Amino acid sequence: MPAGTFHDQQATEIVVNRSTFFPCFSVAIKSWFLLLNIMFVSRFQTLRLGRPLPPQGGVGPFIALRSHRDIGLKRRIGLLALWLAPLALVYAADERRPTAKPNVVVILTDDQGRGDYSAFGTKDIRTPHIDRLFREGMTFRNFFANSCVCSPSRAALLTGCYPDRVGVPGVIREETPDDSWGYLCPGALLLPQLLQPAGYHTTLIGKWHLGIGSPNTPTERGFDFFHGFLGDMMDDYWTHRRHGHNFMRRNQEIVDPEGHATDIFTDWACDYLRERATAGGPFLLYLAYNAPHDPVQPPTEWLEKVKRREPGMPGKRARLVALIEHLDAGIGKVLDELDRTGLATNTLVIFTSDNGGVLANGANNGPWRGDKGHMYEGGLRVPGAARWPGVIQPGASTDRRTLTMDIFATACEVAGVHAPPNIDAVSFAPMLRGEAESHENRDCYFVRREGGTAYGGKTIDALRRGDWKLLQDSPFAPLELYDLKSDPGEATDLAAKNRPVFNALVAALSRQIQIGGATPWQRPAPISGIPAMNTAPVIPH
Ligand SMILES: [Ca+2]
Repeated sequence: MPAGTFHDQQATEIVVNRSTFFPCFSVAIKSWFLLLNIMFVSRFQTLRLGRPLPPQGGVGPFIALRSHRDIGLKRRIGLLALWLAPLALVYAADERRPTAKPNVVVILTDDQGRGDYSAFGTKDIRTPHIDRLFREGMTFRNFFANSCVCSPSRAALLTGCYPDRVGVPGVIREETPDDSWGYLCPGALLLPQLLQPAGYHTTLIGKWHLGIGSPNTPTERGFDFFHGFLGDMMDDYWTHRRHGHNFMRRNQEIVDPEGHATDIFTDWACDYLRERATAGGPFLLYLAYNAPHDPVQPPTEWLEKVKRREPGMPGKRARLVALIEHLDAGIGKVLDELDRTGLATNTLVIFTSDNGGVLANGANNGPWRGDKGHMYEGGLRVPGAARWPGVIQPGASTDRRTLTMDIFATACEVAGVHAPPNIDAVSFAPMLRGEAESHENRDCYFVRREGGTAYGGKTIDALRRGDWKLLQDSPFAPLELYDLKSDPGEATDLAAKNRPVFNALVAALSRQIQIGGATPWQRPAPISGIPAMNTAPVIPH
């Protein structure tokens, strides 16, 4: 590894890519046919001019011509058509290749643990549709959420920035302003705002969680269409209420659909795909399920199915597995709709979760320490897959350290849009295309601000540099240092033993905190100098 660069030690995978193979093949075939056509036309003219032929007819389209009397006009035309047909087929095949701007579908799940899908190797869960994305696309073995909780990761995804740089270091709870730890910066450019001018129709189906009032509602921040839930979580998957309020919306309109939230979001996503298949033009679909966030409420039939299959499974785990398997079925319907509408061939699908799973709910975060809300790996590591037929080699995988916010830069690149120059995200589009991975030399920074007695409104943070990780998991606890190469389970704190590394990472972390401090993270005061506490927007319901 070159000095001064920081990236995973594991081997980089170079993927042979069909998108580079096919054009070469196509050009070769075309050139070959062009050459033979020239020869054929030359022969054709020779016949028409009545010039003598060699005894066996010479070169030509695989037939021997003896004299012009053998070739009637119809036969000549027929031969010409036969000769040109393969060339037409090659051009037609070219047309089927994804040449138009690709659609982008981002499927974000909520609190799904790094180990909670069967393609990971977890034996007590069946997620065939999520597995399909891994099998047909690229597996990201080192995909990290930008934060260990919801809002900051979502802000990072939509802005390409570390979340505190756009005012969202913690969870936004505008309906309870005393407990709200972020305010999406009104000046931040969101992904749909950038894709719209490039001709993309932009849609959010599902959970927003970046504000419940103007100006921070989805349709005010670049989404042409919003069909989903504005709030931080649902108290019930069936009533969809939060603190008694209804945050379900169709654009700005309050709606009150019936059914399990997972089924509702699935149906709305499928409706949207059918509509886009008819309308034409590229689109961005950000499909943000609220499952498997608690309350863990799977439909009864899904829970019964899991109980029958896994009779020894603890009830807590069974409920979570059922909720995830039901979510997986919903994702399967969306993938089927992409197939049915023919959209799949030109659609990049990215799948991930906004933070790690909740161990108290029975989540599986793989072998890593900790869970949602914590700066240990179990809170930050999430599943990650990308599928793009004809571009990503099926079954490909990568060890590149990827963050949620990188989806922003990637979507911009594949849409042909210039990302803002001052973002933190790095596109992984070249990797999807099978080009060599660039060596990463960036530090990775994670932040969560929170209230209550455990946090007191302060932040917890982590900074990753190469294999080193500095973290503070409680604002009232000392900083910890781990060498993840030798200690991936974060068991041995080296803060006291390796002061040079500790000091360097503390300086880097402090700098990141300073950068984040340039952006307010509370709703601006209505009058300069007057504090803005308790100014939540009126909640219509
Ligand atoms: Ca979450």
